[in-house]
Amino acid sequence: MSDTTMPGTESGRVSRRGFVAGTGSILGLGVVASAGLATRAAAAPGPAIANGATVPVLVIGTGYGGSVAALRLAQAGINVEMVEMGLDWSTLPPMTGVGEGNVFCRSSQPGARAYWLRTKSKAPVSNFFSFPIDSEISKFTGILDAEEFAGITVYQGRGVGGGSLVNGGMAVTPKRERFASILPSVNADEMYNTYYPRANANLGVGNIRQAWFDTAECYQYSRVGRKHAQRSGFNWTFVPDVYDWNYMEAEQAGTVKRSALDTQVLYGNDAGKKSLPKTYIAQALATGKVNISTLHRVTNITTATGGYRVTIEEINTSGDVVATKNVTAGKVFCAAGSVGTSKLLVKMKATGQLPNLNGEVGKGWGDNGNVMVARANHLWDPTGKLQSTIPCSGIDNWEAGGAFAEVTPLPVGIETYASMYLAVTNTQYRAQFTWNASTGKVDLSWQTAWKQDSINKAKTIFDKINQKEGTIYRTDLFGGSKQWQDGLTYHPLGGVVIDKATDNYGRVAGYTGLYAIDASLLPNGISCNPFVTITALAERNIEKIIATDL
Ligand code: FAE
Repeated sequence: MSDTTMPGTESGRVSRRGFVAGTGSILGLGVVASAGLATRAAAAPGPAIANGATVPVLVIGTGYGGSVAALRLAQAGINVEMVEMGLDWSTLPPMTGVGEGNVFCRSSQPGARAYWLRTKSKAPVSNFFSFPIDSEISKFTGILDAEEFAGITVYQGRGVGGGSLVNGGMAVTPKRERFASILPSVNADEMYNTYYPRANANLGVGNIRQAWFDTAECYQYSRVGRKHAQRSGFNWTFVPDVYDWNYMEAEQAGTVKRSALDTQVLYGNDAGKKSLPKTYIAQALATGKVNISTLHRVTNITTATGGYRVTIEEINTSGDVVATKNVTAGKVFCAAGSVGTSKLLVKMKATGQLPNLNGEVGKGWGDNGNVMVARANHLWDPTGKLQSTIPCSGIDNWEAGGAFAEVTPLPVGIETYASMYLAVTNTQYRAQFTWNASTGKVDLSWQTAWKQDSINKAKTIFDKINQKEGTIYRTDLFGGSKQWQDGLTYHPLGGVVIDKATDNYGRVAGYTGLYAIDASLLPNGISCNPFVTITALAERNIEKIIATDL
């Protein structure tokens, strides 16, 4: 199929029928995605923002921070334009060929829709029984970005809903006694009495039914995790999630279409997960005051009469720029995620477009201490060939050893005898984003060697369990004979840190009407998974901003 004869493409928009044909070819036959396939998602909510437009408020990014900001601003009567570099996945038809009938790829079968503009998959578990499992894919504006910096790969969600599209939905409110070290300059009473409850309610956080957990085939891996943790004297705990637990039970019973039990998570979920497009974004769009321009990527922000001039590149699904737009916004909310917001503001300061940004911009970036590991169980300890992709438990050794570890699945459809974990650790290492004028890109100073600190903290749990159980670490999953996946993070935090690069509510220092409202604000590790805290902080900050600035 040639790049220019894709059927169904009309005036820069793609019809539903044409897109089915196109993606079927992309995924099934490995044909390179067409440059002219689509300039924006069909039936995105409202028209794309026009070149030369003047808007009261522009929100950059549609993840947790951006969605909270949009909803609350709209409820306050303000028209909001959101700009999102990824697709509106709700408008994509199911795939044909591999993954037939699903909108999203299974974790076990990544295709073009799985990755953001890559030609080869880059799975966090890169090997199985030592065989490399990454495969060639067509370049497409897919859902998961494996963004590579010199010392670390940062995984992020792309599309309307940001990280909520690809994450495990683990919705953890940090223990209150830890809050003072997480966000020292934020009032804990307000957070725990008002904003955490508000965030949890709006995100649709729920708990697994414990009686069901005790028998469900798909959580055998978690029960093995519990047994091993408790036999070594660790505090094993259930973890809430935004997955619909009733739906999960129905998946196990075989009465509904399977998603979590069909290996879906990393590249999106067709059902069950209450991602942001079903919660905050649905509410925001229902106000009639929010418009989202998809496949639109902000590249510049500078001051202008009436606020800010924002430059936006419109891209197609191959990542080519098809238009460049300039719009004027009275107020700008940066919600492009820790990496996206940091990169944007670092570039604006270094290139003189926002020269009054202070020297803290780009500093204080952390990985939430993420490392992954797997243990090889004995043959009498199978973890199950049917595994839910949604973790529901963790091992808490934060106070004693500086580590909290999710008991995670390895959903490959066969018995692996592996117990997998993603650890969040209390590492103090922080990196800095800097502008590289010779490449025209933003670099990050993270060093892979710093992960040894996280490994040491995670080992306070797993060395002890291995010793008790007489088991060993798996060495066949991360390439070479590595025991630890120490080259990634799922939880980027910081870069535009609260009370350093901004004031106590995310107002960016040096500029009026410019805000950061996402994970870039967070100064420290969270001691758990971060999106509930990102959401709660955004709720707190936007309430103050609406009351005082608008
Ligand atoms: P985020 O959700 O990343 O949204 C930023 C949005 O901005 C994205 O949609 C981008 O495409 C868009 N964007 C970026 N740059 C631009 C630009 N220049 N112009 C226009 N748009 C742009 O930000 N956290 C948990 O709490 N529990 C979990 O179970 C969990 N599991 C995870 C699993 C995976 C595989 C991953 C990748 C993350 C996981 N996380 C989890 C982390 C969580 O998703 C993340 O902390 C939040 O999504 C960050 O929220 P933000 O609002 O900061």
